[in-house]
Amino acid sequence: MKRVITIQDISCVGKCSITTALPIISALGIETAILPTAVLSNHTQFDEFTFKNLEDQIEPISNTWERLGIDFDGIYTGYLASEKQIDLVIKFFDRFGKEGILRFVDPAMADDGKLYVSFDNDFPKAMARLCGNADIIIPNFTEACLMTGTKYTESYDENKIRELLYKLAKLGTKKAVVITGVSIETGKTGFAIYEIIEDRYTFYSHERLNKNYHGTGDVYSSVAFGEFMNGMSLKEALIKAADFTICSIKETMENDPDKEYAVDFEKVLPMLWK
Ligand code: PXL
Repeated sequence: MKRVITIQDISCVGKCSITTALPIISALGIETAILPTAVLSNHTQFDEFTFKNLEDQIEPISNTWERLGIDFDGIYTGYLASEKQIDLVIKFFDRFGKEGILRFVDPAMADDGKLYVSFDNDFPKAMARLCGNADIIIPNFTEACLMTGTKYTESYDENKIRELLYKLAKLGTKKAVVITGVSIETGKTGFAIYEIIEDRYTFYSHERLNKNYHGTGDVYSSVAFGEFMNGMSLKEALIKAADFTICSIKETMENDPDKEYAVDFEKVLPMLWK
Protein backbone atom coordinates (compact mmCIF):
# COMPACT_ATOMS: atom_id res chain seq x y z
CA MET A 1 0.00 0.00 0.00
CA LYS A 2 1.26 3.47 -0.79
CA ARG A 3 1.82 5.84 2.11
CA VAL A 4 1.58 9.61 1.71
CA ILE A 5 1.75 12.54 4.07
CA THR A 6 -0.34 15.66 4.09
CA ILE A 7 1.01 18.78 5.79
CA GLN A 8 -1.56 21.43 6.65
CA ASP A 9 -3.66 22.71 9.56
CA ILE A 10 -6.36 20.95 11.53
CA SER A 11 -9.49 23.08 11.48
CA CYS A 12 -11.57 21.21 14.05
CA VAL A 13 -14.84 22.32 12.44
CA GLY A 14 -15.18 23.36 8.83
CA LYS A 15 -14.22 20.34 6.71
CA CYS A 16 -11.05 21.59 5.05
CA SER A 17 -7.31 20.82 5.11
CA ILE A 18 -6.50 17.65 7.07
CA THR A 19 -10.10 16.75 7.96
CA THR A 20 -10.85 16.65 4.23
CA ALA A 21 -7.58 15.15 2.94
CA LEU A 22 -7.58 12.28 5.42
CA PRO A 23 -10.98 10.72 4.59
CA ILE A 24 -10.69 11.37 0.85
CA ILE A 25 -7.17 10.04 0.28
CA SER A 26 -7.89 7.09 2.60
CA ALA A 27 -11.03 6.29 0.56
CA LEU A 28 -8.77 6.15 -2.49
CA GLY A 29 -6.93 3.24 -0.87
CA ILE A 30 -3.81 5.10 0.26
CA GLU A 31 -2.38 5.18 3.78
CA THR A 32 -2.53 8.84 4.80
CA ALA A 33 -0.20 10.20 7.47
CA ILE A 34 -0.61 13.75 8.73
CA LEU A 35 1.67 16.53 9.92
CA PRO A 36 -0.57 19.21 11.48
CA THR A 37 0.95 22.69 11.30
CA ALA A 38 -1.66 24.39 13.48
CA VAL A 39 -4.93 23.68 15.24
CA LEU A 40 -7.86 26.06 14.80
CA SER A 41 -11.35 25.93 16.33
CA ASN A 42 -12.67 26.24 12.77
CA HIS A 43 -11.40 27.63 9.46
CA THR A 44 -10.80 31.34 9.00
CA GLN A 45 -13.94 32.01 6.92
CA PHE A 46 -16.05 31.96 10.09
CA ASP A 47 -16.51 35.26 11.99
CA GLU A 48 -13.96 34.21 14.62
CA PHE A 49 -11.49 31.41 15.25
CA THR A 50 -8.80 30.28 17.68
CA PHE A 51 -5.33 29.49 16.34
CA LYS A 52 -2.53 27.48 17.95
CA ASN A 53 0.66 27.29 15.91
CA LEU A 54 2.27 23.82 15.90
CA GLU A 55 5.27 24.67 13.70
CA ASP A 56 7.70 23.87 16.52
CA GLN A 57 6.61 20.22 16.17
CA ILE A 58 7.64 19.83 12.53
CA GLU A 59 11.37 19.30 13.17
CA PRO A 60 11.14 16.94 16.18
CA ILE A 61 8.50 14.85 14.41
CA SER A 62 10.67 14.73 11.26
CA ASN A 63 13.73 13.74 13.30
CA THR A 64 11.81 10.88 14.90
CA TRP A 65 10.52 9.63 11.55
CA GLU A 66 14.02 9.75 10.11
CA ARG A 67 15.36 7.66 13.00
CA LEU A 68 12.48 5.19 12.60
CA GLY A 69 13.10 4.93 8.85
CA ILE A 70 9.57 6.13 8.04
CA ASP A 71 9.20 7.51 4.53
CA PHE A 72 6.45 8.50 2.10
CA ASP A 73 5.56 7.99 -1.57
CA GLY A 74 4.06 11.45 -1.84
CA ILE A 75 3.80 14.72 0.07
CA TYR A 76 0.73 16.95 -0.26
CA THR A 77 0.69 20.42 1.27
CA GLY A 78 -2.25 22.80 1.57
CA TYR A 79 -2.98 25.78 3.81
CA LEU A 80 0.16 26.90 5.65
CA ALA A 81 -0.12 29.67 8.18
CA SER A 82 3.17 31.58 7.96
CA GLU A 83 6.41 32.09 6.03
CA LYS A 84 8.18 30.18 8.80
CA GLN A 85 5.93 27.17 8.16
CA ILE A 86 6.73 27.41 4.45
CA ASP A 87 10.47 27.35 5.16
CA LEU A 88 10.01 24.32 7.41
CA VAL A 89 8.05 22.54 4.69
CA ILE A 90 10.82 23.27 2.15
CA LYS A 91 13.24 21.64 4.62
CA PHE A 92 10.83 18.71 4.94
CA PHE A 93 10.86 18.35 1.13
CA ASP A 94 14.67 18.21 1.24
CA ARG A 95 14.58 15.42 3.83
CA PHE A 96 11.57 13.35 2.73
CA GLY A 97 10.93 14.41 -0.86
CA LYS A 98 13.82 12.69 -2.60
CA GLU A 99 13.83 11.65 -6.29
CA GLY A 100 10.70 9.69 -7.23
CA ILE A 101 8.60 11.06 -4.36
CA LEU A 102 5.77 13.31 -5.48
CA ARG A 103 5.75 16.81 -3.96
CA PHE A 104 2.28 18.21 -4.61
CA VAL A 105 1.52 21.78 -3.49
CA ASP A 106 -1.89 23.43 -3.26
CA PRO A 107 -0.96 27.04 -2.39
CA ALA A 108 -4.27 27.54 -0.57
CA MET A 109 -4.27 31.22 0.44
CA ALA A 110 -6.75 33.21 -1.68
CA ASP A 111 -9.91 33.18 -3.78
CA ASP A 112 -12.05 35.59 -5.79
CA GLY A 113 -9.20 38.11 -6.10
CA LYS A 114 -8.53 38.28 -2.34
CA LEU A 115 -6.06 36.77 0.12
CA TYR A 116 -7.66 34.96 3.08
CA VAL A 117 -7.89 37.24 6.17
CA SER A 118 -4.96 35.60 7.93
CA PHE A 119 -2.32 36.55 5.30
CA ASP A 120 -0.43 39.74 4.46
CA ASN A 121 0.65 40.84 0.99
CA ASP A 122 4.16 39.33 1.31
CA PHE A 123 2.80 35.81 1.81
CA PRO A 124 2.29 34.89 -1.89
CA LYS A 125 6.03 35.43 -2.50
CA ALA A 126 6.85 32.81 0.15
CA MET A 127 4.23 30.44 -1.27
CA ALA A 128 5.78 30.93 -4.73
CA ARG A 129 9.09 29.78 -3.22
CA LEU A 130 7.45 26.56 -2.00
CA CYS A 131 5.91 26.04 -5.46
CA GLY A 132 9.42 26.31 -6.91
CA ASN A 133 10.37 23.28 -4.82
CA ALA A 134 7.39 21.16 -5.90
CA ASP A 135 6.72 18.67 -8.69
CA ILE A 136 3.09 19.66 -9.24
CA ILE A 137 1.30 22.83 -8.12
CA ILE A 138 -2.42 23.47 -8.20
CA PRO A 139 -3.33 27.12 -7.54
CA ASN A 140 -6.70 28.64 -8.42
CA PHE A 141 -6.76 31.65 -10.75
CA THR A 142 -6.40 34.20 -7.90
CA GLU A 143 -3.43 32.35 -6.35
CA ALA A 144 -1.78 32.01 -9.77
CA CYS A 145 -2.08 35.79 -10.29
CA LEU A 146 -0.73 36.58 -6.80
CA MET A 147 2.30 34.29 -7.10
CA THR A 148 3.29 35.62 -10.52
CA GLY A 149 2.67 39.32 -9.84
CA THR A 150 -0.11 39.34 -12.45
CA LYS A 151 -3.02 41.77 -12.08
CA TYR A 152 -6.21 39.93 -11.12
CA THR A 153 -9.11 40.50 -13.50
CA GLU A 154 -12.68 39.19 -13.27
CA SER A 155 -12.61 38.00 -16.86
CA TYR A 156 -9.81 36.71 -19.07
CA ASP A 157 -9.25 34.63 -22.16
CA GLU A 158 -7.39 31.40 -22.83
CA ASN A 159 -4.25 33.29 -23.91
CA LYS A 160 -4.01 34.89 -20.49
CA ILE A 161 -4.30 31.45 -18.88
CA ARG A 162 -1.51 30.06 -21.07
CA GLU A 163 0.74 33.02 -20.20
CA LEU A 164 -0.05 32.55 -16.53
CA LEU A 165 0.89 28.85 -16.75
CA TYR A 166 4.24 29.70 -18.34
CA LYS A 167 4.91 32.29 -15.63
CA LEU A 168 4.04 29.72 -12.95
CA ALA A 169 6.42 27.20 -14.54
CA LYS A 170 9.20 29.80 -14.17
CA LEU A 171 8.82 29.58 -10.39
CA GLY A 172 10.83 26.36 -10.74
CA THR A 173 8.15 23.64 -10.41
CA LYS A 174 9.56 20.42 -11.85
CA LYS A 175 6.70 18.52 -13.57
CA ALA A 176 3.43 20.35 -14.04
CA VAL A 177 1.54 23.49 -13.16
CA VAL A 178 -2.26 23.54 -13.01
CA ILE A 179 -4.71 26.41 -12.69
CA THR A 180 -8.14 25.51 -11.32
CA GLY A 181 -11.41 27.43 -11.49
CA VAL A 182 -10.71 28.71 -15.00
CA SER A 183 -13.98 30.21 -16.26
CA ILE A 184 -13.76 31.42 -19.83
CA GLU A 185 -17.25 30.57 -21.14
CA THR A 186 -20.34 31.52 -19.14
CA GLY A 187 -21.86 28.64 -17.22
CA LYS A 188 -18.63 26.67 -17.37
CA THR A 189 -15.45 26.31 -15.37
CA GLY A 190 -12.43 24.04 -15.66
CA PHE A 191 -8.71 23.61 -15.35
CA ALA A 192 -5.61 24.24 -17.43
CA ILE A 193 -2.41 22.20 -17.22
CA TYR A 194 1.08 22.88 -18.47
CA GLU A 195 3.27 19.76 -18.34
CA ILE A 196 6.76 21.18 -18.27
CA ILE A 197 8.94 18.30 -19.47
CA GLU A 198 6.56 17.41 -22.32
CA ASP A 199 5.91 21.11 -23.11
CA ARG A 200 2.19 20.16 -23.30
CA TYR A 201 -0.78 22.43 -22.67
CA THR A 202 -4.25 21.03 -21.84
CA PHE A 203 -7.50 22.82 -21.15
CA TYR A 204 -10.63 21.08 -19.86
CA SER A 205 -13.96 22.68 -19.19
CA HIS A 206 -17.05 21.37 -17.39
CA GLU A 207 -20.32 22.61 -15.89
CA ARG A 208 -20.21 25.38 -13.30
CA LEU A 209 -22.72 25.35 -10.45
CA ASN A 210 -23.97 28.74 -9.33
CA LYS A 211 -23.42 28.20 -5.63
CA ASN A 212 -20.17 28.70 -3.70
CA TYR A 213 -19.23 26.67 -0.67
CA HIS A 214 -15.96 26.90 1.28
CA GLY A 215 -13.55 23.99 1.29
CA THR A 216 -14.19 22.81 -2.26
CA GLY A 217 -10.57 23.55 -3.23
CA ASP A 218 -9.31 21.11 -0.59
CA VAL A 219 -11.77 18.42 -1.70
CA TYR A 220 -10.63 18.89 -5.29
CA SER A 221 -6.89 18.81 -4.52
CA SER A 222 -7.22 15.75 -2.28
CA VAL A 223 -8.90 13.72 -5.04
CA ALA A 224 -6.46 14.96 -7.71
CA PHE A 225 -3.43 14.14 -5.56
CA GLY A 226 -4.78 10.72 -4.51
CA GLU A 227 -5.76 9.62 -8.00
CA PHE A 228 -2.44 10.80 -9.44
CA MET A 229 -0.72 8.74 -6.73
CA ASN A 230 -2.93 5.83 -7.82
CA GLY A 231 -1.46 6.05 -11.31
CA MET A 232 -3.98 8.13 -13.23
CA SER A 233 -2.63 10.73 -15.66
CA LEU A 234 -2.78 14.25 -14.27
CA LYS A 235 -5.64 15.13 -16.64
CA GLU A 236 -7.67 12.05 -15.61
CA ALA A 237 -7.01 12.76 -11.93
CA LEU A 238 -8.19 16.36 -12.31
CA ILE A 239 -11.34 15.28 -14.18
CA LYS A 240 -12.11 12.84 -11.36
CA ALA A 241 -11.50 15.66 -8.86
CA ALA A 242 -13.87 17.95 -10.77
CA ASP A 243 -16.58 15.24 -10.98
CA PHE A 244 -16.29 14.44 -7.28
CA THR A 245 -16.41 18.12 -6.30
CA ILE A 246 -19.45 18.77 -8.51
CA CYS A 247 -21.27 15.78 -6.94
CA SER A 248 -20.37 17.03 -3.44
CA ILE A 249 -21.72 20.50 -4.25
CA LYS A 250 -24.93 19.02 -5.73
CA GLU A 251 -25.40 16.84 -2.64
CA THR A 252 -25.06 19.95 -0.43
CA MET A 253 -27.35 22.06 -2.64
CA GLU A 254 -30.03 19.37 -2.40
CA ASN A 255 -29.86 18.50 1.28
CA ASP A 256 -28.28 21.43 3.15
CA PRO A 257 -28.19 24.34 0.70
CA ASP A 258 -27.44 27.08 3.25
CA LYS A 259 -24.43 25.34 4.75
CA GLU A 260 -21.78 27.55 3.04
CA TYR A 261 -18.90 26.71 5.42
CA ALA A 262 -18.21 23.40 3.59
CA VAL A 263 -19.57 20.76 1.22
CA ASP A 264 -21.04 17.41 2.26
CA PHE A 265 -18.51 15.24 0.45
CA GLU A 266 -19.09 12.34 2.89
CA LYS A 267 -22.21 11.10 1.09
CA VAL A 268 -20.28 10.99 -2.18
CA LEU A 269 -17.21 9.10 -0.90
CA PRO A 270 -18.41 5.80 -2.45
CA MET A 271 -17.53 7.35 -5.84
CA LEU A 272 -13.89 6.99 -4.82
CA TRP A 273 -14.00 3.31 -3.96
CA LYS A 274 -12.81 0.96 -6.64
O1 PXL B 1 -8.00 25.73 2.24
C1 PXL B 1 -8.95 26.28 2.96
C2 PXL B 1 -8.54 26.61 4.34
C3 PXL B 1 -7.78 25.74 5.09
N1 PXL B 1 -7.42 25.99 6.36
C4 PXL B 1 -7.81 27.14 6.94
C5 PXL B 1 -8.59 28.06 6.24
C6 PXL B 1 -8.95 27.80 4.90
C7 PXL B 1 -9.73 28.74 4.13
O2 PXL B 1 -10.07 29.78 4.54
O3 PXL B 1 -8.96 29.17 6.84
C8 PXL B 1 -7.43 27.41 8.36
